[in-house]
Amino acid sequence: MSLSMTMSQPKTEHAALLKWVNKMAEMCQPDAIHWCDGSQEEANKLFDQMVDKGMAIRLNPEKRPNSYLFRSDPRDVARVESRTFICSNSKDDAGPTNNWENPRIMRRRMKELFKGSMRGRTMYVIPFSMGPIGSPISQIGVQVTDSPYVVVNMRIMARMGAEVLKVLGKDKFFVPCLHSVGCPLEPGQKDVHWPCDPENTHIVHFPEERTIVSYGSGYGGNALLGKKCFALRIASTMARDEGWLAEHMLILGVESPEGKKSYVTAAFPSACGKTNFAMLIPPKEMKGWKVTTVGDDIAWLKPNKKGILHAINPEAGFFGVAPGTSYETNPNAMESCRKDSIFTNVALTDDGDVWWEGMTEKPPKHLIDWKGQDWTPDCGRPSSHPNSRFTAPIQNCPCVDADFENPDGVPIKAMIYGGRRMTDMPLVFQAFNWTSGVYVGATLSSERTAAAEGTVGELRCDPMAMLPFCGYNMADYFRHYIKVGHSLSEIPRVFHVNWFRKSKEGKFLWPGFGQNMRVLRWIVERSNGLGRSQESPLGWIPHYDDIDWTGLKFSKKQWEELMAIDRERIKQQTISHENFLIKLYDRIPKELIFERELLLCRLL
Ligand code: TSX
Ligand code: MN
Repeated sequence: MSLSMTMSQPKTEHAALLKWVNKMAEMCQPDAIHWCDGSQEEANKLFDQMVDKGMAIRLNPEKRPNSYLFRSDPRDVARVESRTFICSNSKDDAGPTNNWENPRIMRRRMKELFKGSMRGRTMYVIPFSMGPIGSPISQIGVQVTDSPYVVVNMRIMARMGAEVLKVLGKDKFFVPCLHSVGCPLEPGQKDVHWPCDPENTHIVHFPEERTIVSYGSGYGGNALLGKKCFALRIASTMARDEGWLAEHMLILGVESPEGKKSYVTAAFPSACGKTNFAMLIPPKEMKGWKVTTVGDDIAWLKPNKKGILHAINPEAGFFGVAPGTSYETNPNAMESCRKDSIFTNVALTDDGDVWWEGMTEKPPKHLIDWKGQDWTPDCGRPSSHPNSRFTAPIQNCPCVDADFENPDGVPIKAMIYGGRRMTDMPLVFQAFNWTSGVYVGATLSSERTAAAEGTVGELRCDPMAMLPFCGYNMADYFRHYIKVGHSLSEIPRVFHVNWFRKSKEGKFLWPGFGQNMRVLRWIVERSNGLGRSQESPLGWIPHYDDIDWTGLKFSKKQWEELMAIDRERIKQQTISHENFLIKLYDRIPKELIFERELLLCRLL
């Protein structure tokens, strides 16, 4: 440590934490260490500094109070799965769906990259809690980073600062999370507006050690280590060892007109409108039905003492995709980011507000685009990056659930899996039982959209929407999933939904959005032992008359087309699942092999 280094007083006597922070500082050689207290004053100071340095733009406080715009390096705009590693001791424990590297080799490689990586910068120490502070389901992490952008984002996405250090005490467990953008500054060297090192980016997990090391990227899931790295990859491994589940799921509450509240979780691959579903506004004709939001991305599910599965949202904010979000598609998301928010890679309007594709029907006549260039509607380029984001506190959400902060979590009645499927998959079905539900989740697939690489329309398997986020062998994950269900006294009902089926003419058969409340009503009624259904090869399905149609013109004929099951086509798909499952064949639980056989028999 250099003598000139300035250091804010750490407000902790946690010996292991102090030792680790010192060790990281010795390796990274920052000019200063700052222990974050999580206060608004601290955030204001950081924002002021970043505005002064040209890294951030303060938005017009009349239009967007307490909010800022950032533009990333165009090479650092998304998670990089090809550079995401699970470094378990045995390669088989990472499994064929993860990148694996020997932990000793990887640690050596990371040490080289981190040596002096924070020179000329401040190292921020961020104590954070994933989940309500002090909840028995919550977990604590400490991220050190040289990115002030990460600090202000983490402050929204997680509970951060002094309160967390209190809970951590002198010796409680925490997950160490090391992060650097990998751009040391030589004395006098001018900084860039978004430092990063794309050539050497690594996002590395040591699941047995419960540590995370991320180098070279300042964006999203690569850098906000509490989110995908901790709350999914590391937490899924902890969950395997401890008998719970860390899932890529939204959590929502459904309140009936009689005031009965039911909570459900839902897993969707990307580009299915997960955040929109988490904040659904029921059609006004469905009087008295209400939806509240507990979370839009991650759920930690634990059996309580009575064997009932309870969920918390480990996060405290939304890190949502901006394009496509509007007062038409999701007013609650728009309200959430109306103030106290951070925007990344969206466009700047002439009056100091933000705009993105799909926010309004008519684009503004002039904008500064996400690369800082002049933009007009006819220029032929999008104004915002397709993966541009808003970071917004969940407490700004008009429909945030009253039990969002409940340390015991909320009891889960149903789990929903959904994909984007233009053909074949009906609007909704209910799995016959827990194990067949795990099979439904394990074979979850979605069609590629233009946003992702590869052929548009191609079916991609994304089991439980966890393919990029499972911290261990996917086959072991399926086995664990089955086991958790059987440890419960009340097992959640499992459903599959598809909002995206199209007619032969290419028109969406289902209006979607708020109208999904009609499906949700059937789901919670089924889960509460009410609601009728009939058997189909895929599972239990509602009859036309089992759905609440008040206020929507939707004919029985439309319904039949939406719900049709083409046995021959489903059979072909079931057989094609083999291609995916075969990769995991040596460890896959027998139950899933049998579920597949049973499904094929029902399709005969
Ligand atoms: O988010 C969506 N949901 C879930 C909402 C609670 N989207 C947007 C997905 C993009 C990420 C949807 N798009 C949904 C949906 O249920 N359904 C569709 C398809 C669709 C699009 C437009 C229309 C209808 C269906 N428009 C009209 O019918 C006029
Ligand atoms: Mn996600």
